[in-house]
Amino acid sequence: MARKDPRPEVNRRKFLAGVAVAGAATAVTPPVANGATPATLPNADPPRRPSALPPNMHVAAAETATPKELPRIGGVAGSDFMVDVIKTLDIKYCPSNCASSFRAIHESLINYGGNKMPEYLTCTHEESAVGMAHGYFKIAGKPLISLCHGTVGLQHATMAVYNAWCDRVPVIVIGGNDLDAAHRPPGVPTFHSAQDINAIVRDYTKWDDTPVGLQHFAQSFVRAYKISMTPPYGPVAISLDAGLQQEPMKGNGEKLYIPRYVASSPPQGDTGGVKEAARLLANAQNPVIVADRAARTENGIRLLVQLAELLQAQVVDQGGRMNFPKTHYLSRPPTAVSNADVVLGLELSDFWAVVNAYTDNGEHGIGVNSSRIKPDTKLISINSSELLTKANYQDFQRFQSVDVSMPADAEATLPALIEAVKSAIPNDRKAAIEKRGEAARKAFAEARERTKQTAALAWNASPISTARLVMETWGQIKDLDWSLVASSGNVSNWPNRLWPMEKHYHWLGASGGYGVGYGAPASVGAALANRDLGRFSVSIQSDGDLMYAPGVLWTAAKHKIPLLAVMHNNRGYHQEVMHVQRLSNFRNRVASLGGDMGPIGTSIENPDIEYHKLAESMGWWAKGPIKDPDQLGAVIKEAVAVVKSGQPALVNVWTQPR
Ligand SMILES: Cc1ncc(C[n+]2csc(CCOP(=O)(O)OP(=O)(O)O)c2C)c(N)n1
Ligand SMILES: [Mg+2]
Repeated sequence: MARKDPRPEVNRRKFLAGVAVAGAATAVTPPVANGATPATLPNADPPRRPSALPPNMHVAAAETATPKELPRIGGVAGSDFMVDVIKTLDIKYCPSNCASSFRAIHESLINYGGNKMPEYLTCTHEESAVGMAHGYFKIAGKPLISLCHGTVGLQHATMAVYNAWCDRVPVIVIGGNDLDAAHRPPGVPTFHSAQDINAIVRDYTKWDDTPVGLQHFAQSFVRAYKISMTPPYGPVAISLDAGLQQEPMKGNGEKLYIPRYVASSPPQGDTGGVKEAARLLANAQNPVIVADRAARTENGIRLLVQLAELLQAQVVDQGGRMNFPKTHYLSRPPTAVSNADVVLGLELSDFWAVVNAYTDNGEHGIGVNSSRIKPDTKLISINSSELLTKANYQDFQRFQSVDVSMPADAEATLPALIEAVKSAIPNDRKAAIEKRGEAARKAFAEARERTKQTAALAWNASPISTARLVMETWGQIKDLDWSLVASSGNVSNWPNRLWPMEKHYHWLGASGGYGVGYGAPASVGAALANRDLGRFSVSIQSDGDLMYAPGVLWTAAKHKIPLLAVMHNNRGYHQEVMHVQRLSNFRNRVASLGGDMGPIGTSIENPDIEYHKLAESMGWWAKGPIKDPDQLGAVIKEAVAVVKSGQPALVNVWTQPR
């Protein structure tokens, strides 16, 4: 389209001339009396000026001179040794946002270390970098390092570190810091330094350290790795002094060495606790197993199936991890606890909420508690997180008394528990246990049918129903070796209710701390790990989640990470739509919508964000907005082909709120 008012072309000569003229004009134009025509207005003839002022010597030298030779630093760089240490630990990537406080180790990683093991991944935000490491671990089972810039970079990273903490995921966060107040550069680097940068994340990391020498670094790094990788896993932080990185290694007679890493065994439940748990389970009329982050590996799923089948016990998988096959007839919804006489909780983040219900709009606005279980139900807990509590952040939830409590890793304890249950089942209970299984098969089949009926509601609605979104996606990926890397926002849990999830990478759980903005970076990180394993990654990507730090889309394209992101774009922070609406109802007021769909402050529309264009601008294949459900399958099919060719692809779909 032709512009009405074409922009004048401004080349460098004209630009400099303009600056010179404007500068000269301001200096010489006399004040103008009201109504008079100043000589510099259009149509008046301006006085002639020189076309450009000659550059001063400083400007000329900056543009033309060869930079001064910098003195070379002799010896071996301290940060080269740090890279040697890092390389002993099988760390594949280093997603980071660059900064001067770690420029020395950055330089060593890419030049001395050859940018391999770890490979530096360019991130546009520290939260995205740590979020990527979080998602990566849940597929690869190996931690990544992320370099953060002193105070400000670590401040950006914090929410992602907190999510990793709550989700029991190891990430090694390295903060660059310039400790030496007398020698560090004044100005910006000093603003970015602190006595103790680790204090920013200390409340939600397992361990941190500030090495003051290279040998100290070697010990700290191996220790940090070991601590983070001992269940319960968790993030760790190392503050890395800029001077220590930058200075050459000092030959003070000490020969540096790198400690050998030997993995620690996970903590296992003690024999007495295991025996008592087995006795209760074996003699129960209706035992129910509830699992949250129980299966750390594929083997965890196998063990849980073995225990459940041995007891013909129903299993409620809360979904912190993929714990139990969704296709198994013993798989049950959370309501199954109501008839239990024994509940076995495995790595529960909130045992209280398993056995209690809470309604937030009781009388006078005070929450109301009620029990979900029978009064004499026995509770058994195996939970390694009891070994990881800190006082400040409240991720330990409400206190729940239990009858048998084992602060131990569930997956590591299951083999002993299975053996103990085998010996504890009395012969005369075997027939009753078999009968329980038959009833469970029937209940499972009926529940499945009901779920399908519910999913079919509003099948042809536009915007598209969340069940249709999820099943149109499924239709295009079902024959691939797929991995659902994240489902942000809330699509009524349809993937977990409808997709035949069986393997540990079919579902990775959520963020842990419910810090929104996890979905996009964790998907990219998990997709990176899946890429290396030749697996297909798909995410359900909500709109609110993507807008916290969308720059991670660029990182995915830059590093050729194939990921299919199907958007659940409900044009709002729907969770908060409901919260504000609920409060308005409770106070008997009409919620002020301000022309949008949800209460003011909760919608993301007017203007509507064109996520497909956003993604396209950062190197993704993208299409949308798709509002007609009948078009959706074909578009996702195209996107799948793109992802299979090695690129990320996003489909922007307008959806119903839930
Ligand atoms: C960092 C952070 N900020 C705010 C919130 C509060 N919050 C919880 S859910 C939610 C809405 C997220 O929107 P979206 O990802 O689009 O999901 P939807 O509820 O619309 O399905 C918000 C803002 C939060 N949990 N974390
Ligand atoms: Mg939303």
